[in-house]
Amino acid sequence: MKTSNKPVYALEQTMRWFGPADPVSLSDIKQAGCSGVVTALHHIPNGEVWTKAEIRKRKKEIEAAGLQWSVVESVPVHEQIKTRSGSCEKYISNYIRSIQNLGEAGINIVTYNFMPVLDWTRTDLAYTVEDGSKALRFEKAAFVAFDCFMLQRPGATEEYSPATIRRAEDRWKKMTAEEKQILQRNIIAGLPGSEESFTLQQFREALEPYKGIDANALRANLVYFLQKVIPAAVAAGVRMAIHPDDPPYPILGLPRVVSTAADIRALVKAVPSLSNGLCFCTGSYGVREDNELPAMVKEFGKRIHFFHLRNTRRNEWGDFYEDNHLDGDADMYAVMKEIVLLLKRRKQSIPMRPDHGHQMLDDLKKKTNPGYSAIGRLRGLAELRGLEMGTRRGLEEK
Ligand code: CS2
Ligand code: MN
Repeated sequence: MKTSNKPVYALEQTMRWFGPADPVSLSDIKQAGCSGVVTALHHIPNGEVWTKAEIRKRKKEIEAAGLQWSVVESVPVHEQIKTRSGSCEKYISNYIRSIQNLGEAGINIVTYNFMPVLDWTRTDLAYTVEDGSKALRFEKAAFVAFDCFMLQRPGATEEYSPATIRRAEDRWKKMTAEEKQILQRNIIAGLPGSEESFTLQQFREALEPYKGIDANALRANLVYFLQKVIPAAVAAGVRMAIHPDDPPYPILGLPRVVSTAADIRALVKAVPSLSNGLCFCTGSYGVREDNELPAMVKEFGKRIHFFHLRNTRRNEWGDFYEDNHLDGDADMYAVMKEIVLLLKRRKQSIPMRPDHGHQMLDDLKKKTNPGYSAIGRLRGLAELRGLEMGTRRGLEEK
């Protein structure tokens, strides 16, 4: 029984769909209880314009399954925009055209990230947790071993503490040749959604352009990009949502500028428009102990256009793995409470996805996109949906 006739502003439930080749179908996503999908035109090379025809075709396909294309994740930002070099201007104007074409098709939330070279990074894609399901993990010692002994990045060993190097050496010595290959592949061959894939040599070359770029320079390049793109997005009725760095700190000597509340404040100050918005990924921000997630939802709520909800658990060594959505270091109830209050304040629904999930049950026997199997995400979504309802009804009864 409904308690009132007032409209309910709720999280709009979505899942990511990697397009027609995704082993998880639109029908699966519909059955999980979603009303929308989050997707991208992954077949269009990074930097090229997303044409109206291609957008229309994908949109029709989604709508034929009884779903809507709620969010674009991602329109990738070309490396030459991040380094403000080469054909930067051409890539920015192509980006703007893609945004205009999306706006015209009525797709008005666009996620992107500004992480140099690599998108999200993990060392282990099949970490068995206590219940037997498999999770994604970032193991510091393995990552440092990759950096120092495999990539052999100049100066890398001086950037870590002697204790960290010792742990990495121990880890490296115990790895078989096959494990080393897997580690390399996990880190640089491209996780789902990242549009780049590298060999070791290509990767070394891709790091080169960042030699003179520190965090301030990267932030200036991001602001430059936003100053051009945001006014065009406003005109097109599109809200931009930047995804945080994952993990949320510098890696491989590369700068990071979307890791903390202070980072967000700097972006907002430079480009105050609400179209300069956030994809609030609790799994990425939550890796840092100093990111207070509920407080961040409150502070930045009016520019959060999309939520990624998932949890991570860290240890004293700087490792973390993706925990169940309601377990881990983030107090998901406290986050959800701020979200429900935000939806009421904004009188608006905001799309969310359970982001990743464990590989579990039948999916353990299937080939899945790491983090994006059906059942683990279904579990996460169902738990979050229940948490949201309970939180809202609890607040209303008070
Ligand atoms: C990842 C990324 O954590 C995540 O959501 O799955 O694919 C992320 O979506 C992109 O970096 C956003 O641009
Ligand atoms: Mn995310």
